[in-house]
Amino acid sequence: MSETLRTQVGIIGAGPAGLFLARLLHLNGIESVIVETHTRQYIESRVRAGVLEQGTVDLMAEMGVGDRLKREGMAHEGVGFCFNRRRHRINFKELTGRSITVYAQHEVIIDLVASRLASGGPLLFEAEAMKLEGLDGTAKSKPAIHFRHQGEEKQVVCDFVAGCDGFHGIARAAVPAGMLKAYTRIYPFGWLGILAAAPPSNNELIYANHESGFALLSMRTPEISRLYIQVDPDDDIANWPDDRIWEQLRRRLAFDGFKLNEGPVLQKGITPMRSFMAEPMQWGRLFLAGDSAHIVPPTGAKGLNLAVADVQVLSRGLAEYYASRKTDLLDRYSDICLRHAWNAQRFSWWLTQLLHRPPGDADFDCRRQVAELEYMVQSRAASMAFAENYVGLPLRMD
Ligand code: RFL
Ligand code: PHB
Repeated sequence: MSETLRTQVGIIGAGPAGLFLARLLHLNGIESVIVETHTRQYIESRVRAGVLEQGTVDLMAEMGVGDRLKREGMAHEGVGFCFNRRRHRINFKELTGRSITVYAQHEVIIDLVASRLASGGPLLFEAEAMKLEGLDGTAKSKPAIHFRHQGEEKQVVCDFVAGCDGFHGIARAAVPAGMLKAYTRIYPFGWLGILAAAPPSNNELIYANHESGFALLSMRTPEISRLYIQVDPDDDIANWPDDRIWEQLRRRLAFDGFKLNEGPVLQKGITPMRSFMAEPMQWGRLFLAGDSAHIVPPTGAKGLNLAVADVQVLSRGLAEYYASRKTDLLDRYSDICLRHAWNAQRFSWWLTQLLHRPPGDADFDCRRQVAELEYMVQSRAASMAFAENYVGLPLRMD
């Protein structure tokens, strides 16, 4: 007989979506079990996002997991754009009253894993979900996650399954054929990202549009820079020795009075870029959240923040269900999240096409991009439109 765990909500994946959800449910008195295929060490060191919207920062504080973020996170009140060898600044704080915080995704994971384990909530590492069943929502079906852990087949029997297992997970694939519609856009460029032991060259992020391609200056700590350049998505990282990366960064981020700080490259890799949306985000007793339901290109820094928005809606819907057996909010989960996610998708697509060099003969587009960037930094209305999207539009639950 395989071991059976019983809980209210079975969560697949200990990324931002799964860990935020588990914490929010715990605060509402709802039990959950998380199964995560990787080790704790792996998820706590994987280099991913860096930018948290103020709503995400505020939520971490409300959830009682914001102390280190408050101490170590770097609040940014604006962002730079570099084009035609000049740098311009958009001031979020003045335009929107809000700001963003730079705090690495793996630090968020470290904080949430610690709080989960401290609260005694089950979080199984090296536990790979293999198969889901009983999801169709009929009275006779009981949802279950079958997983492999410590060489044994086990299962979590639950009321609901949260598919927080990222783009390559099994949850989305468990929805019967024809029940989901996917919307996809693949971009003809990728990001080569490095972590470097060099103090950030600027106190705020700088997004650059350059004839050699996009570049982004970001950071992780006062000692560590995070930098990206646009490359061919099929390029091999072996073609990019450190000197070549620095040469491109110096070229693309050049503007008067700026000097790029350089240092040893600690980590590097190439990520392809895609937009993806699966509709709806619910099937029966299965709810998809975060990257399992949608992927945005990283230019708008929205992916993690969208995962957090999804699970805020889901946790409220589940809280309503367990308090009153009402499913009003759960029934609207998909519509509420998709409206919010499509807007982030639109914004991320727009910023991506504005900043990246299209392949081939694209002289017209290059001039058009610069005209739009000029307009964005000169016009208060256009600066505002950028700023309010970048800091994060409110999550509407109506
Ligand atoms: P994750 O983080 O992929 O977590 C999914 C978890 O599920 C586990 N898993 C399974 N566990 C058990 N059984 C299975 N069968 C499983 N299959 C998968 C995985 O091991 C994993 O631990 O998804 P989640 O939680 O939805 O979170 C999404 C975010 O990670 C993602 O959107 C962001 O990283 C995107 N992103 C950014 N988002 C921002 O908000 N701000 C940013 O500044 C930002 N920058 C970025 C980014 C993503 C990037 N890359 C690498 C794609 C920069 C980059 C370069
Ligand atoms: C990052 O710091 O990793 C980062 C910042 C801004 C983005 C994407 C990634 O748009």
